[in-house]
Amino acid sequence: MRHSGTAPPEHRRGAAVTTHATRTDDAIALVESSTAHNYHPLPVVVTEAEGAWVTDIEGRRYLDFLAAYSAVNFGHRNPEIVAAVKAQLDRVTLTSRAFHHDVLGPFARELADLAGKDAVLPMNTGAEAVETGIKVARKWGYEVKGVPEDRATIVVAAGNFHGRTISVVSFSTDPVARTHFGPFTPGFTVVPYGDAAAIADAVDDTTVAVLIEPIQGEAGVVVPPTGYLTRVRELCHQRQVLFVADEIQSGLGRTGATFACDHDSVEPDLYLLGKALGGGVVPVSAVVGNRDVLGVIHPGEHGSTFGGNPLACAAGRAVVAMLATGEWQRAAAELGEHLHSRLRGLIGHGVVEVRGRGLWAGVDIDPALLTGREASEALLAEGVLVKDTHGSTIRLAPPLVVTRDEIDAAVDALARVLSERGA
Ligand code: IF1
Repeated sequence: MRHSGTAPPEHRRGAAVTTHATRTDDAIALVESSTAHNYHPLPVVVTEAEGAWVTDIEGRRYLDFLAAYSAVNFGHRNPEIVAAVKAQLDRVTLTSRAFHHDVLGPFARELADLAGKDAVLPMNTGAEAVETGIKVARKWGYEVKGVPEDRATIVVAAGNFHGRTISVVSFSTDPVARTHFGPFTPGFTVVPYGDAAAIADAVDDTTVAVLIEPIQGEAGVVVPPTGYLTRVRELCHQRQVLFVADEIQSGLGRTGATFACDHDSVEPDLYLLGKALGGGVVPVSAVVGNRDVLGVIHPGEHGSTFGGNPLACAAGRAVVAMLATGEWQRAAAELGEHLHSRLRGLIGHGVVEVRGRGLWAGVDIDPALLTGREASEALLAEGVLVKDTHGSTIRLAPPLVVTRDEIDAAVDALARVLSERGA
């Protein structure tokens, strides 16, 4: 059952300006001096978290409106997920797939049932699930559709984000994700997102799949036009092409449904899942489909050391059990209505556009007022954690345990930040 968020305690507003190095400064300096600089995090050092709240090294509390990019849908340290993982820690944590263990079967069956499919290929990260989906689609193309060897192509969308491996960034349209990482993997055709006719034009006899996000996350929480997913489903059926839906960020309750595709009653051939599938405790990802597709993979052809490990499966089972009731999805839909209603109220008051579905919103701030990074830093000082995507867009994606009061507190903070800058 859902766990309501903690009552909104008084949290002190952000750091005062100090001259001496603070514990935050020292902790950040240690990270900066000992790691590759592949991130530019906000200047906050989290030491504890529960539900929708995190606490930093100096005792300040923040509402987490990022939820680790939707990997913490069920709240930080969800009690049911933590209990399931703790119990498994006392039994067995890793066997590799060289042997069976007693948790993979139940996890895979329960996850497949949730998706209305009959088989699961378990992996660990989202990018691994995407790479697995690409390999399965290509092999299916050669062995079932009859595409000539090494000629398979996959149609993808501009503005996509599917991970950071070489093959995946090979079809990214974001120069920051690609520059100086070549040479790239061939076999991908990029078309505009939201344009089903462009997909129809791009599909040819070498096409084995269409790979898209049902809602584009990193692009700024972009919801495609009504009917787009339905049209993609239809043309994939007509042209014998697999519809592969990357639900790694949009899935598992975030949009107010189990999967974002559910809003359009569309069932893809393969679901790519990750992030919240591990409950915010362990990395868990999976490709979920039917055996007539996943059956093209035979022993020794694909896998990973940790894929489908007992600890991951224990976390995954707890997540699937929570989603099976539909309660979390209903809550996300209801609270999402409130979030979007409040955010729409800021349009014309420093907000230019609001996009999204359920408890997931992309908010375009007037660039004359703030960049996305500046807005994120200003909200940090107000006790709310968000992350910018590009330009002046911030995304809001709180854990689904968030309360109406906490949503109001976060949106009120955004309103203050904007009005203090003249909105
Ligand atoms: C980072 C972005 C979000 C994803 C979709 C696959 C993956 C992701 C739709 C790969 C991962 C993460 C990656 C993380 C930040 C975050 C992100 F900003 F990078 F683009 F959410 F929008 N498909 N998204 O969103 O999953 O391998 O990371 O488990 O790289 O900093 P992963």
